[in-house]
Amino acid sequence: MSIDILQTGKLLASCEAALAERFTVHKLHESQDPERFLNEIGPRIRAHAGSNVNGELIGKLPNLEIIAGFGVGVDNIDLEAAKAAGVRVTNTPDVLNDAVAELTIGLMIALSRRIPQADQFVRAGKWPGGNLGFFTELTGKTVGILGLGRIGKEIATRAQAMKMRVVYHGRKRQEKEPYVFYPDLGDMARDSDWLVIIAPGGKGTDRIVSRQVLEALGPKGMLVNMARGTLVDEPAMIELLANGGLGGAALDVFENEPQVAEVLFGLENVVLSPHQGSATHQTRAAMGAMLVANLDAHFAGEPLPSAVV
Ligand code: 8YV
Repeated sequence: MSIDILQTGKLLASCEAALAERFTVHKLHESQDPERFLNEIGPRIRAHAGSNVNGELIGKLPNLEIIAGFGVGVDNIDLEAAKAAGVRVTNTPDVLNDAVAELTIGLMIALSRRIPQADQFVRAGKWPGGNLGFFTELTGKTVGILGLGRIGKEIATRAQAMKMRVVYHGRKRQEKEPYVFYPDLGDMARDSDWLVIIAPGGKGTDRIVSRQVLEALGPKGMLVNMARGTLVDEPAMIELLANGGLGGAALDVFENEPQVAEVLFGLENVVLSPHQGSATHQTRAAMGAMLVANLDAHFAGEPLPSAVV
């Protein structure tokens, strides 16, 4: 008997194809009348494929067994509601570590050398009028990593290849790691040239990079956010970037993405990126395969490859 599963948003084509081969897939986002659609098929649904699942949706799926998320972050899945309803939750860790770490270093060099601005300068025909100017380099600088998890460690390795000194802050000291641990984020920001954010989103980290932390990073400090916009006090960050209180920012994520505060568009000391840390063919395919592998394991009664709940 075929298993009914729900999708509430578009997924990668290869992932959708693999799901369609195995299950009867219902697509809420393609329905003209989502409420009626859910009333009709809700009780038959045994799995949700993809992230962005709130408590209200879980409540409408009485026979839901598993939410197979797409992405390592699970801040967009109501874990409490899932737990309370006895629903398993999986994510797609590890397969994206390298892609995210590569983009992090890419954005750091882009910001320190103003690569996007340099490209615009040449395209606009401004070069014959004079040079763009001098900027800074990563070599010899200290990078403070907020969140030395699986991705954070890959960033640390690559930052060392750039001849940077690595320090970190997180919930706890990791005895096996060779980097200096700061129990206090503000102290780390004060002592760092760069602050790279790669900690999970959610209630525990909401605006953890406060105005005070940003001021500690200071007028020469560079901020890189690869995690979630919610970790930063975005209005304070924008104010400090505009008035020279913060040296620069490379941002892959934003508080209200895909809407981005327009004032950032006018700032010369920022590099903006549309949440694309994991967006390579190779990594997205691996993430899709992992989502499917979790569903396969669940319905075969086997241990889940990457269970969160
Ligand atoms: C997104 C990410 O999931 O893994 C995460 O937590 O932020 C990204 O990989 C991806 O953009 C899919 O929406």
